[in-house]
Amino acid sequence: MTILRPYGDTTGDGMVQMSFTLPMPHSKVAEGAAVQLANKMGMDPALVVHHKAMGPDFTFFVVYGRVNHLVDTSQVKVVERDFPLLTPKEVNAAIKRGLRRELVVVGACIGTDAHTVGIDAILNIKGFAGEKGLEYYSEIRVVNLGAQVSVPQLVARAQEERADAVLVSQVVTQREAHLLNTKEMSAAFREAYPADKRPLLVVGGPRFDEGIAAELGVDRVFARGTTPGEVASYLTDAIVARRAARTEAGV
Ligand code: B12
Repeated sequence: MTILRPYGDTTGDGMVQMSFTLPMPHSKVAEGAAVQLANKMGMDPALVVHHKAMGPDFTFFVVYGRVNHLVDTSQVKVVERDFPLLTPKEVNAAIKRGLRRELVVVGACIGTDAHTVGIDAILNIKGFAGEKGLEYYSEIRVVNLGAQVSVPQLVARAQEERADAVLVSQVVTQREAHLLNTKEMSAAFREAYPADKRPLLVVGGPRFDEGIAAELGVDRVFARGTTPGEVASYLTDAIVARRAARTEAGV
């Protein structure tokens, strides 16, 4: 079945829950305003099930109610994983066989962004979600530049280290900073490198849409919940496996 309705109490009843904050002190009027917003968003009836003053001037709401919208799963567009998931052993073996040298990864949070937990989750040996980070892989050399790295610094270091891949994290999304910084970064790499020598550009962060890699000028976007094993597998596929395929085809 491709047409679905959300489910709350009974199958297909259309019940959903959403939360938001209104910039007004908590009051009966504020609760009414929350219901009005929910109604305008197509939720009818809408019930305020939680409200809490957030300081003197803001109120947080959780609203529960029914929507009439249908979901057509045949029209959903997502980026499916198009590379095989490998174990660290398989990644190391593929790099050894295919590159005959270490694969070099340079990582950083760029712009004013100081949220390093995400990139560290991917790069640091301690890893994320039970998987070890890329530092654990014997055939991957990781240069983690940390927080608030400028684009010129990143390009210079990538050149110095002869990076195969550059991994950039962007967590702050205020005023689309993550999109603007990523576009600036990809443009700088395109300017600094001949097309066939440019490192693979990978960006990640919790609020990225994985479908906008081309628009951002990068090779791949990873979103929330990404694990180091997925990134190592992607890098192996993109750099090692595709290079081997090109050599075989004589291009
Ligand atoms: C910890 C934290 C901080 C710490 C950061 C410490 C550090 N060393 O990183 C401190 C206290 C410094 C901080 C500061 C600020 N923070 Co803060 N912070 C958070 C918090 C609570 C958790 C973020 C986190 O660590 N997540 C855990 C990691 C593992 O998840 P992740 O980053 O999503 O990473 C995963 C994926 O996204 C992906 N990934 C991420 N990067 C990359 C990169 C690559 C290459 C790949 C492949 C994958 C990948 O893989 C990771 C593992 O799955 C969030 C709220 C939240 N609950 O998310 C706010 C939050 C991110 N912070 C926020 C804000 C506003 C700020 C400040 C501006 C606050 C202020 N007014 O000063 C400052 C900005 C500082 C700066 N210059 O950047 C906002 C951002 C809002 C927005 N939309 O932009 C948030 C969402 C809180 C909020 N709701 O308001 N913050």
